[in-house]
Formats: sequence, structure tokens, C-alpha cells
Amino acid sequence: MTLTPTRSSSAPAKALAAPHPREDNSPPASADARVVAWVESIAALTKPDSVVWCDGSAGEYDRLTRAMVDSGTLIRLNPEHRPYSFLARSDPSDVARVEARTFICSEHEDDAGPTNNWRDPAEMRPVLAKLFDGSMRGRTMYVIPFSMGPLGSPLAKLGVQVTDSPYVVASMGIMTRMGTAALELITADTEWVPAVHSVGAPLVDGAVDVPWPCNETKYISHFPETREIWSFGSAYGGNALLAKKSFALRIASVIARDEGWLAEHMLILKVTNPRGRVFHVAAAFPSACGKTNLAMLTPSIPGWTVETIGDDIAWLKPDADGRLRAINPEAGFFGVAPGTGPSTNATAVDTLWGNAIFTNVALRDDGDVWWEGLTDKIPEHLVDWQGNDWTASSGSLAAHPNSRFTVAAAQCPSISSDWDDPHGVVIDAIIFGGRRASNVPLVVEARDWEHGVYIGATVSSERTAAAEGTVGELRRDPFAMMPFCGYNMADYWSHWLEMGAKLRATGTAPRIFQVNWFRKSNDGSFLWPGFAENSRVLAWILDRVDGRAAGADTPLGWKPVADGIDTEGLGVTASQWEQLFAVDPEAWLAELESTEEFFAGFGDRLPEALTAQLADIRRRLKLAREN
Ligand code: TSX
Ligand code: MN
Repeated sequence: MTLTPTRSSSAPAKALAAPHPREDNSPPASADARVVAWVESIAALTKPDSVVWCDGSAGEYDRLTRAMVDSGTLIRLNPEHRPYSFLARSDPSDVARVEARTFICSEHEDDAGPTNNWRDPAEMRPVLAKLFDGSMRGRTMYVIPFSMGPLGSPLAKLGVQVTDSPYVVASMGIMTRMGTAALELITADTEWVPAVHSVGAPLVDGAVDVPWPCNETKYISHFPETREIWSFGSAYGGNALLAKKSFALRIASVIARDEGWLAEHMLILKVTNPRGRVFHVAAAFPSACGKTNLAMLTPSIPGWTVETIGDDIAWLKPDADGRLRAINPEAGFFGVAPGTGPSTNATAVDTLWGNAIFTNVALRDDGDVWWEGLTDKIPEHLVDWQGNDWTASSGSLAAHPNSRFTVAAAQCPSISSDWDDPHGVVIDAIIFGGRRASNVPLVVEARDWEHGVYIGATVSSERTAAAEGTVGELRRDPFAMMPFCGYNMADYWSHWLEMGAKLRATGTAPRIFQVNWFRKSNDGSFLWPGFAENSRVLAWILDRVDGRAAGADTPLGWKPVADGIDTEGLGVTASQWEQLFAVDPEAWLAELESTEEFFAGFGDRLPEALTAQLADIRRRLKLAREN
């Protein structure tokens, strides 16, 4: 079957010479007829000058990146310092995910729930049809088949994204298993998720292209019932790399609910204890908690090793023996650059030696990249993320605070040999974290799965900057999924509770823990050194799983007994240790009031088990207050 190129008569002649299109636009022979028909329908709507089916080869990546260097979208970094690497500078208006323009278009508003922006699909579809009509004129439309998870894995899912951004193609090539092999897995009865992306900047009426085309109007729309993604107007991160947050979390969470598994915003670690026993841990943290740093942790304690399986997303599914197995559905890291340095995450720095795309970081005079936190010594002169001359006295940041690196997971020195095991890894422990200056102890273990789900549902960070609201106010981010759950959050909690019941019935459910690296003393200083020292907390957690660490009862769960965590050489005083685990009943009873209010927002969809958990913790706190 041949795809007829659709050309708008008004498209300028120059745009017809799009970057290295295949000479004919015919789909590969292996392409499934439904995929071909869908691509034809999107091309008919968006009217690109040409259509290119991506094969995922190194040659294709090379051609695309060369064309982007020629067009000014990418700057090739000095190969002596950073081989096969590029810098992209985005439009200053297109620098982050836009939650206010992210929509869940379920048939019923209640199925999106109070934490999502809901739009009636009947209203959204015509809006999108109008925006996408001719939105790719003068450009090439790329077809990107991809697998989330190892090719052919029973836990993997397939998708096809079309995009008019070669930057998105190159990024998807790093972040997913992209190309011919994924396309060949799509046959007549394979489920696959279609994702349409346009930067929304057609080249018409002689318009000249810009390095980072985008549109002021943005829509990141999800249709959970038909499992479609439509994204318009942005080329940045999760707005545009639709395999990541849009597919692997928002759409996958809905598929997972229907199929009996979990799509989670979690890193995955492999940890080996000094006796050689191997454990796997999945952990959910809200933003700005250093998730990638934990995913690449180098332990400070002897005999323990930590390896990386994933840094952002985990798909978890019970196996035939009732054990929860997890894969990292991604193939790369799309990490925040600022704050990544030899003391915070030396492994990430080593991962980034080459073959990387950097977006919105600063450019050094020697053709390498720089960002705040990469080195203690600030370079004398830089070109900042907006392309302006920069010196330390400029009074601005050289790299955008949300600037990113994109790099293959396989290149990470701490990557585990089983990171791409198609069967996934058995999860022994699940950790929920948050950035809490007060109340939340360094670590506790949940009493049981229901208590663990309550801990997940109450994940939060305290606001640290006045600009974000009242300092100290809780920013709730249940399961770190607030912006990523594709359906009603209360139904998601019910699904977690049901998964626990199933795991208990057939096998062993992972144990659940809460951690907080960010508790502060009254003088405002951090009580816990964090970073590599977090290995001591991981060791306690896994000793608990191993049945070799005692726990002491608290109203919030089981804490380490005295000397349960090795603090040798840490510089944490006895008083600081006490403050790290202090439970102030009054402060906690006040927090429970706020949690009750938050829960009430979910109305009658709130699972009874969470109301019961809250009541139980309140009872325990009142008892503690009396004693
Ligand atoms: O990533 C962090 N982790 C997890 C590491 C595995 N960060 C950085 C958060 C921003 C993304 C942390 N910051 C951690 C942490 O455990 N802890 C802290 C707070 C902290 C910062 C500095 C010091 C101690 C604690 N100490 C000195 O600066 C000397
Ligand atoms: Mn994330």
C-alpha cells in the first residue's frame, strides 16, 4: 500500500526539501494495515509535505541530527569533550510540562476525578480537529513505532507516535525502543496506542522556520476510553515525548486498572546485601526529591551494592506465582540537569560522557555544556540557555532550572544486567517519599498493605518558596501521580487496595515504607545528610524484608529500634536522631484534619479502607498524647 503524499498547494517550494525524506513515502512492507490507515488519516488531516517512517537505526539518528545542526535546532558539542552530543535551546515560552493545558477526556467527568482537568471528548475532538488541520504543512511528518519495555516482553506495550519535530524523533530514539523491530511486533490483533504530536507551526505563505517551532496554544489531551493521545503546540519533554508521561503513566494507568496491574511514577533499584541476597525496590517521590539521584545511588556502607533499573516509571504486574514483577518501560533518562554533579550524582555525570542531547543548559567557550551544580568552579564565561553571553555577575541562571539531559539507560555505569529482562524483576519493597521539613520521620514501615496505600495516598511536599503559595503548606501529590493518573484518583486508590488483596491471596505482597530525607531542625538545617548515606535507610528497609531488623511501634508505623540503623561516622548527634523520628501528636492531629479535608474532595468514590486508616492513626495519636 502506498501512502499518497498530501501537499497543500500554498506550501512554499523550499519546504518541500524537508530534511532527508525517504524518496517515496511508502510505509515499510511490515507495517500493519491499521497503522498504515491511521498514519494516512493523520497525514490527510495535518497535511505534511512528506511522511517518513522511522527505522530507529544509527544512520537515521545521524541524518536527523546533522539536518538539525544545519537548520540551527541543535548545536554539536565539542567532540573532544562530549562526543556525539548536542545542545538544543527551546523557545523561552516552551520550557516545561504545562499541567493547566493537560486534559483527560473521559466520557464522564467523574472518571477523570477532581485532580484532573476534564474535557468532554465531544467538545475536545472538534477543537483538536481544527488545530491539527494543516498543522504540519511545509514540514515532514515522522512515524515513530516504539515499544515501552523490552521488545516482546509480556509486560511491554506498543505505541506509534507521529510528530512534525525531528528533535522529538531523536529524543524518542533515546527514550524508547524505537523503530522497525517495534513496528514488526504490531500485527492485526496487537493492541497499540496511537499518539499524535504537532508543534503547531506550519510553514505556510513563505514562513521561515525557527530553531524551536511551537505554538502559544497548547493542548496535551488524553482519551482514556479509546486510548489515544493528541498533543499540540509544545516540543518540550512530557508535552511532546508522548511515550513517557502521556502513554506510560496516564494511558497505561487506565490500561493497568482494566488489566490488573500498576503503571507507576517509580524508580526501580536492585540492591545486594553483604550476604549476597538480591532485593528489588520500587520508589515513588514527588518532583524535587532527587529521584534520579536515588536511582543511581553509590552506597556509603560497606558490602552493599546498588544498581539502577529505572529512574522514573515502573510497570508492575503479578506473575503466575503471585509475585509482583516490574519493568522500566523506558530506555533512557530525561533528567533535570541543574544540581547533577560529582557530589550529588557522580554516576549520572559519568553516564553523560557522550551520545547525549542537552536541552536548555549553558554552553561553555570550549564547546562543552555546563549547568548550576555541575562543578563548584563557575566558568568565567558561558552562553546561557537563551543564547546570551553570561558571567557569574549576570545575576541570572546560566542553565534553565528545568534544563534536561537525554541519554540511553544502557550507558549508565550502574545499570543492572537485568534492567532489560523481559520478565521484569520481583519487587520486595515499595517506598513512598516526600519533601517534608516537619512531621514525617526519616523512615517507617507500614503496618500492612492498606496502611501502605494510605501512606501513598498522603504523599506530599512542603512548599519551600513563597512564590508557590504559603511556605510550609502541603502540596499533595498522592503516589507522586497527581499530574499523571489517567483516571479518578480515588478509583486508583481502590485499584491499589484490590491489587494488595490479590497479591496476598496468591503470593507475597511487597512491604511498604515511607521515607523523608528532608526533615529539618527548628534552626532550619537538614537533620539527615542524605545522598549516599540514604543507603543506610535502604539497608534497614531490606533488613526488615530479610527478617533481621527489629521495629519499634509508633503511631505512624514501625521505626528502627535504637541502633537499628548504623550511624557510625555520620555526624548525626543523638538529639538530631531523636528529632528525625519525633512524632508530635498535636502537629500530626492537625495534619490529619487537612488529610481528611483532602479525602473529602473525592466524595463517595473514596475507598472506605482509607477512612479507616485515618481513623486508626488518629486513635493511635490520641493514645500517644495521653501517655
Ligand atoms: O537528591 C537528593 N537526595 C537523594 C539522594 C540520593 N537531594 C537533592 C534534592 C534536590 C533534587 C537531597 N537534598 C537529599 C537527598 O537525600 N538531601 C538533601 C538535603 C541536604 C542537602 C545538603 C546537605 C544535607 C542534606 N549537606 C550539605 O550540603 C553539606
Ligand atoms: Mn517523573
